Amino acid sequence: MAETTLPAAPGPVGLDLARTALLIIDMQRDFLEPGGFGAALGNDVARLAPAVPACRRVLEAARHLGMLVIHTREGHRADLADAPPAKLGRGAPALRIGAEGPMGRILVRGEPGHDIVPELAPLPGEPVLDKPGKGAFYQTDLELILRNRGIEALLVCGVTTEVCVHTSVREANDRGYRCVVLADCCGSYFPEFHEIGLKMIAAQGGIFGWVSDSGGFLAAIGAEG
Ligand code: TIU
Repeated sequence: MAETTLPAAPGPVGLDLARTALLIIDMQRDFLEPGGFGAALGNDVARLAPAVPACRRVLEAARHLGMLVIHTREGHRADLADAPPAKLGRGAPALRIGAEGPMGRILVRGEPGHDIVPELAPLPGEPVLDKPGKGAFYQTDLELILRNRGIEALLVCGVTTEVCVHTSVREANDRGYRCVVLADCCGSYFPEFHEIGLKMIAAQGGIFGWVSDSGGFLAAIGAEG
């Protein structure tokens, strides 16, 4: 795997692909399909749909290159012992975390809604991290996995832009990882939060990362425009 340079804001970013991982955040049915956690919070889940094919193109290219691919899932133990009361207590009781929904218990590990959408299903050998919080580093072994593989930069995709993607990128940046967020591979229930969330990352000279897109990545590696 070679070095490459991605077009990005606030400026081009060089990546050693052998030391770069693709991190796909929470592309779960619970956020992307009706009847899950995202819908229970009152959101229009259709707003996230365009991120799926964009992620898929990047995922296939990353696999082809032999890059490390890591998937995360937000969710809780069936007994909810890992869910803070402050998180559990929000929302209408029938729609809270742990309540029965059309895709099983909302945001609970092992339930159908907790699965990653079929288009982006992990392959054997791709680490899948179950996280109880919004950040991918909090109470997971992500940092250990990245260190063991000599990773120093992350391509970040997933949902939602201003919640779990942002939290994870901030956590990664503080740990010294260079993060490139692929704009069209992310999504928010609030288009304005998506736009502003991406601007926040790249502002101030790239205060906690870079923003590129799937086309920029695919062109940089010679896959397609
Ligand atoms: N609600 C919302 O926008 N997001 C989350 O609760 N989790 C993630 O972003 N994955």
